[in-house]
Amino acid sequence: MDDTLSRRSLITGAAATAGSLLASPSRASDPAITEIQPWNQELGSPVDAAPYGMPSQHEADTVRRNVEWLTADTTSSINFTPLHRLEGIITPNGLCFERHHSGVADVDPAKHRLMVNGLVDKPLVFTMEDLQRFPRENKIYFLECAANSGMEWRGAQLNGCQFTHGMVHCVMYTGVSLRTVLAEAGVKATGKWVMPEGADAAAMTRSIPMEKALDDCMIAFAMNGEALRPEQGYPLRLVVPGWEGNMWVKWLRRLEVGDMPWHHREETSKYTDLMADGKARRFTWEMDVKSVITNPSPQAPVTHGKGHTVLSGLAWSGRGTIKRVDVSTDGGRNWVTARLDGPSHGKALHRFYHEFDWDGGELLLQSRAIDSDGNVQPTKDALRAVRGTESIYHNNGIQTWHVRRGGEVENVEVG
Ligand SMILES: Nc1nc2c(c(=O)[nH]1)N[C@H]1C(S)=C(S)[C@@H](COP(=O)(O)O)O[C@H]1N2
Ligand SMILES: [Mo]
Repeated sequence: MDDTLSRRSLITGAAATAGSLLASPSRASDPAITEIQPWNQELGSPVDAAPYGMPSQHEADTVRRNVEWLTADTTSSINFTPLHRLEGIITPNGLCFERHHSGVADVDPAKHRLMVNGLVDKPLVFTMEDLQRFPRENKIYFLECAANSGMEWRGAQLNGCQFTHGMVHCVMYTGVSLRTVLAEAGVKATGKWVMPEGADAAAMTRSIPMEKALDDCMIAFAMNGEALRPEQGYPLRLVVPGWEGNMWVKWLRRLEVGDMPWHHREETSKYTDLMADGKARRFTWEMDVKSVITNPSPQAPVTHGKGHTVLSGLAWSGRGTIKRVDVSTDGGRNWVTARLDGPSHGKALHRFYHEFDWDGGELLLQSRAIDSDGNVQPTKDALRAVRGTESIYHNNGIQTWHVRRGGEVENVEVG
């Protein structure tokens, strides 16, 4: 059954009936149209009321949220992007999820330095002003925490795409390529790894292979046109496109070039994928092809009743662009190709839509993304068959939302 309501049938259908399919003629007596509203009679607020603007008071639900039981305290913790309230592919700065190991560092940019040392010809120390004299680039990338959807490995758990998939954000970064900064110091032939270090109390350190460092990594000082937010690493963060979030060191203060990674010297247990046989997958840095339907979803039920319905969602891959997204309304038995809309950047979020005529019956909504590398998003069962259920990281399985007759939506699993 093809439940797609095409643009053509929508237009001819509308012409055949008295009015629009989407608006009711009975609204002519709606007080919202017959009564003059207060905002139509009173002066509004002046231009100096909000030197830094905030969203409408009616959008108070569009906020980051945390899950209380997830972490012992809210300093070394995480909150989630409200994906169900967002449009397009860009995450507004104030809504980007946050993950900190030791809270948000409050760094004075005038006293912030970036040191490049280790296996380099000349160790260098840059001020923020120095860095801003290198040629700049602007790139749109998603950042996904490797633990995104991690609570769903053993079964459907959290009721909302904000919580199941909200450890992802996508912004335009402005900064300098890491290649440029490393070239300034001169990497020695023995330098095979770059080890970024943060200026927060966690002094977060990660290890990045030189090949990736010289490929598309950036040292960013701005996001979506303004300075980085403190939560996102103000005044400087590393951008590691397509790779797991923990490598994107915030409050970046040092890049040490070495011949072996930190995790050969320190702990090896973190950021590995524990499998059923007790072995762990390591160096699983690239984020796999993934998608989620953001609307309808548990926090965004269908409230308009049956008829024309807009399904919307996000897809992304750490290996390139999104070539296609399929959508199912019957739990994966039948699939239709969704409509991708908006810009398609490699290693960035992509927006998809599926307009359909809801008959008011129960639905099992799923989306399946395919990237430019040919990777197909797997079902959760297919993923578990290979990786078991002991892992926290890299869960890119297909999400199912159960739409009930009343329009409420629930996180479920099928088959
Ligand atoms: N210095 C520092 N960098 C850090 C972290 C941190 O705690 N300290 N957390 C990492 C983790 S695990 C993730 S997922 C991302 C989160 O980036 P965001 O807070 O901008 O969403 O930052 C990474 N960079
Ligand atoms: Mo993370």
